[in-house]
Formats: sequence, structure tokens, C-alpha cells
Amino acid sequence: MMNILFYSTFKNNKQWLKYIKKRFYKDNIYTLSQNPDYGNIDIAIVWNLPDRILRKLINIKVIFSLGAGVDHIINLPSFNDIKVPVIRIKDKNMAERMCSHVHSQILNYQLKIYSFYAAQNKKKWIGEQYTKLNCDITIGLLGFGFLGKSVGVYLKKLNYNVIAFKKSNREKSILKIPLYTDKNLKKLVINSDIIISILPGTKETKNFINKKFLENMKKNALLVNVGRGITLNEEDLINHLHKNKNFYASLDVFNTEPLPKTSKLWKHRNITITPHVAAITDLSSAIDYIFNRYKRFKKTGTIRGDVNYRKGY
Ligand code: OXD
Repeated sequence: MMNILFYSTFKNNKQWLKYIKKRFYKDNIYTLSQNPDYGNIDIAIVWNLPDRILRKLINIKVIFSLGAGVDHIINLPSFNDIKVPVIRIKDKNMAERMCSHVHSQILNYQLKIYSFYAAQNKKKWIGEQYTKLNCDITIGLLGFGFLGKSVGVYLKKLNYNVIAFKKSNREKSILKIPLYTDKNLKKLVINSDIIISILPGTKETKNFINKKFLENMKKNALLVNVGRGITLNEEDLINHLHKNKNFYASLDVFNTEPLPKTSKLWKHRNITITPHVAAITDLSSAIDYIFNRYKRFKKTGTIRGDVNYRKGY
């Protein structure tokens, strides 16, 4: 029997707890409200756990992130003293949602749906608009991990031209998607009609999409950020949009979340804002995923974390 701590800031927290209790019925499941003996916790299943709690988990053996990202765990100051394996969710339902979200934003831009919304507001029949075919659009993906690859394969099958950036050049290409690294990133940026960022939030990716990056993009391009807010310099984007009236952005993640009411991003007509929902975690398949990894851990006594601490994701 293991002692498991569950913590999340999800709205449907109670439902998560119910599912976890059902799946891990042989174990003890604790929440903060029970004020458990933190020194006896073996496993934590968390989203946005506060550092003051992590600090107390001195006998923790593995931490499961309830999302794709792990920055909410490994950026906590106490994590340095703990450094246990961290497991992220890699789930096909989450990937499907990410693909659908990204595609919806591509289609909004490609088919100029946003212009019909604006016209409808004014009861205006604006008539035909020229739109490009999928095969005439080049999509540059930033990030080619689990979700990046899923999106790449999805879009490639729809006949878009897909190219991808991955920091480590040891990555294998799939479906003949050309891979770019730091050395030739500029070429990807210059050639893309649409850039989709699924980059993780690390020291190296902070402000990755900055003034210079944006200036290298096509003047009428679309930027979609579904990775992490810190990878985009929001001030640089606002300034860029000021000078480039046909540039569009779709943002799902932000430097500060929830996005503050004072942010200039809210009101810009060329920006679409969604509240960090591109790849919401699927409750039942995520718990299955965690449970299966946990079962193997219990059987073998070891678990290999998904996180490379040197790289920071
Ligand atoms: C994330 C997620 O990591 O939504 O951002 O899973």
C-alpha cells in the first residue's frame, strides 16, 4: 500500500479525486485538507502544488504531473533538494484535443472566418474572399516532442507543408517532416506562413519569440502559441502588430495566467485569446496512464522520469 498525495487547481478537482480513489483503491489517497503526515507520502499526483508542501515531502519517490508540462514542478525551489523522477501525461486524447485546437486556429486564419465574424457584427455581406489551399501553406512547428509530433503528423496528413524545429538534433524525422535546429531556425521562420509554438517553458525558451523572431516572420503570418507564455515576449508582439496590420496571433498561454484585465492583448482585433485550454487533460485516460506507470513502478521498484533536468523539461 502506498501513500499518495493528490493536489490540483483544476475546477473539477472533486471529480479527479473521485476517479483517483476509484483507480487506486488499494492505496491511501490524501489531500491537503486532511493535513496528512507529509513525511510518509510516497507519491504525489499534482497540478500547481505549492512549494511549501513540496518541501515537506521528504520521502517522496515519484511525482506525476497532471498535465503535459512539468515546469510547475521542476521550477519550485524545493525541487532541487528532491529531484525524484517526474512523469508527464502523454495521452492520445490530450494530443487529439491539441490537434483540433491548433487546426481550428489555422482554419480561422486560412478561411478568414474572423473577417466574417466581424462582418456579421455589422450586418455586412462581404462576399467571397480568396483562401489558400492546404498544400499552399507552410506550417513551422516549434517543439517536436510528444504533442509537437502529434500535431505535425495530423497536419501533414491534411496536406499542409509541415516543417519543425527541435533543439536537440538527435530527434528522428517522421513522415518526412524536415527538422530544423538552432543553426537553421531562421530559415524555418522566414518560410512559414503559420508558426505553431508548443515549446516548453525553460530558461532557454524564455522570450524565444521576440522582436527579431517576429520580424523574420512573413508580414501576413499567423503565430499560434499553445506551449508556454514565457516563450513569447508579449510587448514585442503588441509592437509588431502595430506595424503589421495583417499579422495574426492566437494565444492560449500567457506570461501571467489568468491574463490580467489590464493586458493590451485582450482588445487587439488580430489576436484570438483562449484560456489555456488547447490540450486539457482527459480525466479518465490520464488516470489510466498514471495508474499503468504506477503499477509498473510498484512491480519493479524503479521508474524512469520523463524529465531531463539539464534541459529543464
Ligand atoms: C499543460 C497542459 O501542461 O495543459 O499546459 O497539460
